[in-house]
Amino acid sequence: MMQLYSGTTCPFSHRCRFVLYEKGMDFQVIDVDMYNKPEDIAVMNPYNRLPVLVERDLILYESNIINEYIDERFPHPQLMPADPVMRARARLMLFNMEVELFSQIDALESGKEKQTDRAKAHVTDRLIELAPIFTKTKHMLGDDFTMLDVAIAPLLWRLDHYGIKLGKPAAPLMKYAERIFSRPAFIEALTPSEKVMRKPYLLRALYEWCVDNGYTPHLAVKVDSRSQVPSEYVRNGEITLNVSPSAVHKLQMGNELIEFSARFAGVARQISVPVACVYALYARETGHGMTFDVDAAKPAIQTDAEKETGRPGPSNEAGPALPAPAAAPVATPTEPTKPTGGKPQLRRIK
Ligand SMILES: N[C@@H](CCC(=O)N[C@@H](CS)C(=O)NCC(=O)O)C(=O)O
Repeated sequence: MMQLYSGTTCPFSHRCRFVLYEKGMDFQVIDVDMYNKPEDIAVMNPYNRLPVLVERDLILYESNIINEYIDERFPHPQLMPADPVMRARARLMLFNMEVELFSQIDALESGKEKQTDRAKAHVTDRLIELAPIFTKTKHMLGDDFTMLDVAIAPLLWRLDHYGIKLGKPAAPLMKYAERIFSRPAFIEALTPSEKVMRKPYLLRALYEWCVDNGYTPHLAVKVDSRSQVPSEYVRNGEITLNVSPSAVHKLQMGNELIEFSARFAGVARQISVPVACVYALYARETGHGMTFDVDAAKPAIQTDAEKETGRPGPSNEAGPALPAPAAAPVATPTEPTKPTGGKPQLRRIK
């Protein structure tokens, strides 16, 4: 089985995880702590960088080289163009992408203000130049999703995280980016640290997915001093809120706060929870959704003992309370579900 040594926040590793999930074959991702890299990495890669792919006696590094190997080894769906001329063009564009954009990653992550500012300005200019392409085509190379889309996506995902604001001129590019972000494989490939980089976006996409599919979205929150919630429904520092359109009014899912009004035991209450405190959003009916790491949060896995108590949880749901077992969600990702098309692929939350 292929093994990918991957940095949990590394955009280059993110590319390779994305391709592995697109191909849907068996592989193992080995998370590497970038600040405490095991010595093996330098043995496998003379540049001591991630990602590194190992398959039997083959050891590969350089994300684009790894991705081309995976693409040739598992040709479906093919990500490099089949035609040699188009393939050569794609390689040239991948090269340009490294020189013009990804060469700035070290500076963007350096923590040195001058260096970071220069890199941000450079990336902003290059991306704005790129934006008009997407008024004419769906993807980088035309209508088909290809390796170029894989290669650029981790940078687009990190724009907010790097403090890069592109504004209106890049609107077609960001629309394109959201199309890529909603691919099931892209969502599957995200590490917990990467999910946090665009958590408000993911929460909004999940919410829409639930509502579009007729499910009841439940929001699981770790309550802290910033949360404005009915304290009588808080259990073990957590609350689960039904945020379906029929249960809440004026729902606003902002970048910092989720706010709405709802009735609890017949009394109208104004609710406000920091996005940072949300540890799961899932469909009550199926348990599909997504979990997030929340600092200092109680582990997202519910113990068997807790499950057995079946303690009824809080409910702002109109009519009968939530079924007891759903009260405190257990966030144990298991197997991925079938993509439903266009929307994020969701993991089951038991
Ligand atoms: N060109 C390489 C770049 C890989 C790279 O720069 N990886 C970073 C992590 S994102 C790294 O390992 N840096 C060395 C370090 O942090 O010690 C590729 O495409 O794989």
